[in-house]
Parts: sequence; structure tokens; C-alpha cells
Amino acid sequence: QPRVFSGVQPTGNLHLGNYLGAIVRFVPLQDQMPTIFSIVDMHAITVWQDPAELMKQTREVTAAYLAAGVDPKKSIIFNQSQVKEHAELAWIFNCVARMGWLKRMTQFKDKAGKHAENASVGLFAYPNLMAADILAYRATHVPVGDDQKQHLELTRDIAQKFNNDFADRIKELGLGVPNPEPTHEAPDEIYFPVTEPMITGPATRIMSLRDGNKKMSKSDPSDLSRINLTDDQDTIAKKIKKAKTDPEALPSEVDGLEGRAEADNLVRIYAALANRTKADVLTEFGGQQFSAFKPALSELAVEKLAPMTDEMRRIMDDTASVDAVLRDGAERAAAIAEPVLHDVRRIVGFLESR
Ligand code: AQP
Repeated sequence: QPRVFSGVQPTGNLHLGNYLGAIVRFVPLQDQMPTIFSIVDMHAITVWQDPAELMKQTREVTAAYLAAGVDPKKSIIFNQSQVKEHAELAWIFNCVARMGWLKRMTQFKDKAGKHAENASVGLFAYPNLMAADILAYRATHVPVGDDQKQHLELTRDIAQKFNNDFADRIKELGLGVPNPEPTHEAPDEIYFPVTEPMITGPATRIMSLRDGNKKMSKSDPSDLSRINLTDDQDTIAKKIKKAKTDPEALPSEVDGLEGRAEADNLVRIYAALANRTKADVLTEFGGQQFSAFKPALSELAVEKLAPMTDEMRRIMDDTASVDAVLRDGAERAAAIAEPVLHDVRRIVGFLESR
């Protein structure tokens, strides 16, 4: 059965990249298949989080989902730590995944930097928890930004290794479903689906406004590098005005953006916000200087983001309602994950005596 799972970390500074690369893409999926969207607070604590801030930011991401149009009647919305099956399955996956797989993860290398010895074990094992997030619901589709591609490949590897390691047991217990892609190495029945990444659309990789070769990121020390979802109109305009560009006019065709990372990024942002293609945007703005394009981009960004920011603030004022959405979502999520973990315990050979 097709099912969508995705998550956003409540690590502060929710930005345009998170919005265009992930959150806004959740909305149309709600009408296509069952959808589960989490605020992944257990991922957040892989680096230090102030506890009070973590609670506030968890509500803020929830508010961003709701303000963007994720509907708690259609989708399950919950914070990860309220559904214990994530942690339990992550432990089992810690024992399925190999050290060598995790050592190849570029995000760990980037985040741990030169001091990997001081990084938390959680930061290293992060992709196993992400695999558990997805597979606790046997989700088949995962809409994320381009930076998560490697982690999703690892999720596929974990699912495949689990399906292979326990192939006989899965069959014996009658818990398998036919493998849609049987090969001579893969079993004909599997338990976990081999998840499809959904990394599509114009905005899977929004770059920093200060450096077109770095992705826009919550943790960039420069606030000018990103447009936060909570920025007001003047701040958005100031950040776009100060965004790094080159001295050339905009080209008339997409090919002309090659080698011009900053220009490409601004055109991409415009296209994604306007729901148009880059080619279409360049038909309108080709030949114009950034002094003309930037104000148009600011105006569009404000037009699209201001109603959402206002709505987020309104939602955040009523924390009891936000918490009620999360509580209800957690119950509905647990109702799906509990039977999956029950199966997994039997598959692995854990004795259940009560
Ligand atoms: N720059 C981006 N462009 C497009 N999509 C992006 N995403 C993140 N940055 C961009 C997508 O947003 C979703 C949520 O991301 P996350 O909260 O899990 O954390 P992250 O990927 O680590 O994002 P950040 O903002 O860059 O945080 P830090 O600075 O902590 O690393 C994901 O679907 C992600 O792909």
C-alpha cells in the first residue's frame, strides 16, 4: 500500500529551502495517498538543543505545516518522540546497518567537522533513525530535498538487508508481501518496502543567499544567508537586496545560468515561488539587471510568505490547539507503527511473554 512519510527537524530558523524543498510539496500529496508528517525532535537532539527552545521550535514547525496547508484531518502530524516505535526500530537498524555504510555519509562529515571524536553517537547513527521513521510505517514514498538523497539510499539498503537477512523467517511467519523487484539476490517476499525517494520539482536544492555553492541551511551562522519563514517584509527585502550576485544581466535562456550559481539560485527561487519554470522566468526577466530582478523577487517572496507567516503566528498563539494536533497525530501514528514493531519483534526472534 503506498504511503508517504517525511519529517522536518525542530532546530530553529525554518527557512525558504525547508519550505520549498519539503513542506509545500507535502500539501498536494495529501489528496493522493495516506500521508504522515513528523516533527523529528529525536533527530534534533543529535546536536545540543536548549530544552525550552526545542519545545517552542517543535510547535513552530507544526505551525508551519498547518499554515502551509498540511491538514490534520487528511494527514497524520505528530512529533517523533511521542511514538516510541521510532526508537525501538532504530535500535534494530543499528544492528542491521554497517559501520562502513554510515562512515560514508557526507552529512555526518559536514556536521561533525574536524572534531568527529566529539560528535554524539546519535549524530553518527542519525540515518538509522531516519530509516526507522520511514519503515515503522512501511512508507513507500519520501518527499525530501536533495541533501537527503544519500540518507534515503541508506534506508533502501537497510530495508534490503533486513528483507534478505530474515527472508526465511518472514516467509515462515507469513508476513511477507511479493517483492515488486525480485532479482536473483533478493527474496521473492519482503517485509519492508524499498522506499522511493521523491526529490522532484524546481526547489530540491535552494542555495545560501551569500554563497551559491552552499545550501541554504538553518545552522548557517549568517542570518543573511537564508530567508526564515518568520522574517518580516523588510527583512526579506533587505536579505534579497544583499544577496550575492554577479555583475552580468540575467540571460534569456536557462543555459546562460551555467557557472553563475548565485544567479541560478535567485531564478530558481523565483520560479518555485511563482510555480513557473526557470525558462519562463527568464523569458520575462532575460536581459534585465539584478537591480530590476531583485525587487520583483522580494515582492513575490513577501506576497507568498507573508500570509503564511501571519498564519503561523496566529497558530502559535494557541499552543493548546497545536499540542492537541500533535497528540491526536501521535495516537494515529502509533496505531500504524505498533503492529509493524510487533511483526518485527517476531521476525527478529524477540520473545514476547506478555
Ligand atoms: N536548502 C534546501 N533546499 C531544499 N530543501 C532543503 N531542505 C533543507 N535544506 C534545503 C529540506 O528540508 C527538509 C527538512 O530538513 P531538516 O530539518 O531535516 O534538516 P536539514 O536537511 O539538515 O536542513 P537544514 O535546514 O540545512 O538544517 P541544518 O542547518 O541543521 O543542516 C528536508 O526534506 C530537507 O531535504
